[in-house]
Amino acid sequence: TTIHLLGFGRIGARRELKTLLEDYWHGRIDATALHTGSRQLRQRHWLLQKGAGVDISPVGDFALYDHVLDAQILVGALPERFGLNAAQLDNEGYFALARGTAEQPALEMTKWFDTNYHYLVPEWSVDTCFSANPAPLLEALQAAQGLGMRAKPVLVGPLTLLWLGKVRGAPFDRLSLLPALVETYASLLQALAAAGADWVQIDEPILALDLPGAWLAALDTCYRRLAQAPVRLLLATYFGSVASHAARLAALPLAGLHLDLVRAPEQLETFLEHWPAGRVLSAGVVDGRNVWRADLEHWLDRLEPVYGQLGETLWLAPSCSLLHCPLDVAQETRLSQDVKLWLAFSVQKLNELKTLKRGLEQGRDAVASELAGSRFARQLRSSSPLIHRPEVAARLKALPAGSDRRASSYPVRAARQAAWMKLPLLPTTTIGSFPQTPAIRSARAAFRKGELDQSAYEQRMRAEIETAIRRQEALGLDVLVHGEAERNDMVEYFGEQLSGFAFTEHGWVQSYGSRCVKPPILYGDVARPAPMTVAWSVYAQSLTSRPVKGMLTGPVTLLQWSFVRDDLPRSLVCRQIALALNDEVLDLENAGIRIIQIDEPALREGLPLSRALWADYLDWAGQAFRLASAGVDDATQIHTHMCYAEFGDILPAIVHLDADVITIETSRSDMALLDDFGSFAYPNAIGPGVYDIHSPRIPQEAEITRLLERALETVPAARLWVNPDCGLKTRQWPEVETALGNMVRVAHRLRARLAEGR
Ligand code: THG
Ligand code: ZN
Repeated sequence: TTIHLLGFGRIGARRELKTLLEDYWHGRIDATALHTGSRQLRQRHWLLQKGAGVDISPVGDFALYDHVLDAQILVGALPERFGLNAAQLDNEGYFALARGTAEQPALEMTKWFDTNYHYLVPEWSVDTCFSANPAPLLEALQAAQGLGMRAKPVLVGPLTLLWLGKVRGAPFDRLSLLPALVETYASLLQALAAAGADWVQIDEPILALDLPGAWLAALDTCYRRLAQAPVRLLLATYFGSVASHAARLAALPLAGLHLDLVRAPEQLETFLEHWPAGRVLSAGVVDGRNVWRADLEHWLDRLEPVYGQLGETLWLAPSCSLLHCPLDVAQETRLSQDVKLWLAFSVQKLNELKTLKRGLEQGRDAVASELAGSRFARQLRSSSPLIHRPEVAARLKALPAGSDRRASSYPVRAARQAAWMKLPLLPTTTIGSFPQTPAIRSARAAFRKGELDQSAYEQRMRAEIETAIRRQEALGLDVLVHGEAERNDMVEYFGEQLSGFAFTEHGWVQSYGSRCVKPPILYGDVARPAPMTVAWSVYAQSLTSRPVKGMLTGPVTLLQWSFVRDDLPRSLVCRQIALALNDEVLDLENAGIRIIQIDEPALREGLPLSRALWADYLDWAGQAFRLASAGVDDATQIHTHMCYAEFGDILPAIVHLDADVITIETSRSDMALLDDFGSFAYPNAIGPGVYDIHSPRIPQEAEITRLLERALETVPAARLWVNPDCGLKTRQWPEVETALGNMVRVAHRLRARLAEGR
């Protein structure tokens, strides 16, 4: 068999790519240094793969910023508004597309399927033209060939690229661009063949979605055409089952097909039934999306008969690109020895593939010690007392029916809340975080290194909280927040205080561009040993007579942004988190915090790719949110916040969360999102973001006024809140103060107008 990879992480063991990019953006290194440094990193990753027994390495996956942007460059289709030519793109142009300029906002970012990775969204219009620009890919191919590698160029497929883009300007069917795009891909393949490419991988992950018939029909014409190119095409699917397309895919003249057998193991049999002789079947058997060691004996059981049937045309691979997985568990020095033994990051996954390959080719005896190691680790994990907390299971079991309900309906609660809050019409608030200044970051770094003791650190954070409160009072905001100075990443922050989570030092995964996250590893039953946020919130409330919101991250988001144990259903793990959070909610309330916000920014992205699975997910996700927020007095106000979302699809589920107030990201869509809420008659209060915090631009009063006036067309004034569209931690204080000042002035003016009945 052959071991190959669909793609590899690019950020580097010590986030070298992040350092290079940020040094370049800040003028600390020049273009040559960025070029040299990033090529060295790419080369190091190739050599690592080769050393670990990978037979065919991917090339073209090492994007400086984003591989979907790179695909747009290869097909020469950059948005007209930048006035850039893909064939002559320098660093400045590349980063203008990725990060925006004074004149042009960047390409929009959105989540790559159900991952926490963001890609740059292509912009399609009726006038979009394509032109093959193979140079960047040829460079990568030649560099790999120069190292003596067997290299396989990787392309985002034409259907996926079209599907993921959004239409700008006059509406039209983006599928009408396909014929021209396919010819462009054909030229790319020609160029690759001429440069000595043998295999080319084309990714069509959209095949795991529910596609309209026209797109499926387009698959046939597209790949019949591309198969004429003088290369061998490996069509890669991942993140879900493509079994419903088995007949269609088998009928296409492809040289190979990759299946994600971790997410959708059952599709293997479907494909094997009619697998054409001589065609490669790539089995994605180690999990590219999670960090647990594979069950190697289980996979040998499954694969031995397949190897018997397919022989050398059975390939082995991770389920998807390793972009979504940290690099090397060997770098971790502080993980408990037990937990460390259960884990496989990218480097370890390559070893697992090598063991499977040897096991298939030479028999299990040849890999007896590797299999014993794998079995031993699994046994230790499943029997570990670290994982099982009987009291957690018992508590879940004993939950009475209706534990996820507030005592009264929203109108009753709203009246009780209004009675003590005495808020004006159009109350103003913010989402939760204020700027994470260099002073805050360095205090945290010093605390982590032991250079600052606990009490000195807490003193500094309290001083930051006091500054935040005073500034909000001066701005005239109605409902205040403590500003979250003490928090690093929200998921890390809560995970560190909950039992059942472990943390890595270097387990970074790229989120977008140079930005990374370090997802906690949720390995065991979840409980909250002690209050997590109460002292900070109580301190903040002690400084002011205005209400201060308590701030929590919701159960679905903690689940979605962690590496989650694979020995329990996600729904159950989510309920465990919800109960732990509910302990915190009740403690906050007891301590006098009467507005509590439970953020669920990841609710939408957790939605399964296949619609058939939506209802079940929304049911348990909603229940978990309600479990976390239940049990409080009617007079206690529960807020939630969501971002990055196209809510249209899931509005009924959002209503069922039954939060008293929801704040959402709407400013970039010019409040269009509110049309969904309006037509659905959303019954509770809403704070549609009135300005985009993702850009340093200061929103002017006129724009905010216009957006609020639009909002008032769909939301009754009595249920409308005024707030920015997301947290402010990535901004700087001067911008924040000016922007919020404008926002508050507009709210005051509209308030007066409404009071006069104008
Ligand atoms: N936390 C987690 N996942 C997320 C977000 C988050 N996914 C979606 C969205 N928010 C992604 N946005 C960001 C924004 C900033 C950063 C990461 C993801 C970021 N990271 C730091 C960096 O790369 O320098 C490192 C983290 C840190 O300093 O603590 O800035 O908020 N889990
Ligand atoms: Zn947000």
